[in-house]
Amino acid sequence: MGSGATCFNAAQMSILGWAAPVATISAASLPAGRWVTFEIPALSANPYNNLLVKPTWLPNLSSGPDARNLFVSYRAPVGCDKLISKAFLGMVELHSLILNFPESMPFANNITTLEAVVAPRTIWPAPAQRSLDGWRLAVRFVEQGPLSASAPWARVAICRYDVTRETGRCNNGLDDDCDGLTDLEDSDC
Ligand SMILES: [Ca+2]
Ligand SMILES: [Ca+2]
Repeated sequence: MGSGATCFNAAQMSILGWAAPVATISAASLPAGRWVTFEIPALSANPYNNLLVKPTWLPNLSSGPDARNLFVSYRAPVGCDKLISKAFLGMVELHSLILNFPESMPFANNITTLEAVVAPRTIWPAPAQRSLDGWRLAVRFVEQGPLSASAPWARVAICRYDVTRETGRCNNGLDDDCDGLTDLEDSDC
């Protein structure tokens, strides 16, 4: 593919049994409108390296033919990622894995999709791109340790939303649209 020597992505590594989640997230552990923060090591620095998101708040993505999980990981230039492309270096990545790919299809259970690349100190998706289609999930890349460390790390916060604007929910203590601004901090209020 010409991308140089890099690790498999977090979803692929998990299929292979080479990676395990730091935390597994579902509706039960992620109430809507609340940011939950995790520290994750670089994908190549530790086998326990990803956040595994099971979108149980979305019936269409948690069961049936479209069921899929989301893997959140951090890429830094150590180990098998020593030569990782600049486009991904120091970035948080989101990969999805379709869970029920028909066995008759080529590459069944081995299709991963890069859903997003999140830069430091940004939130994905951008507030203007909130939609009730898709994951209804926001990922904030809060901060990162030095890329030159032997075990680079990133602090990542995630939040799930059930509205695209905070309007009308301005006094509940929640960041309902997951744009990083709660109640009256939010210009929607
Ligand atoms: Ca609110
Ligand atoms: Ca908000």
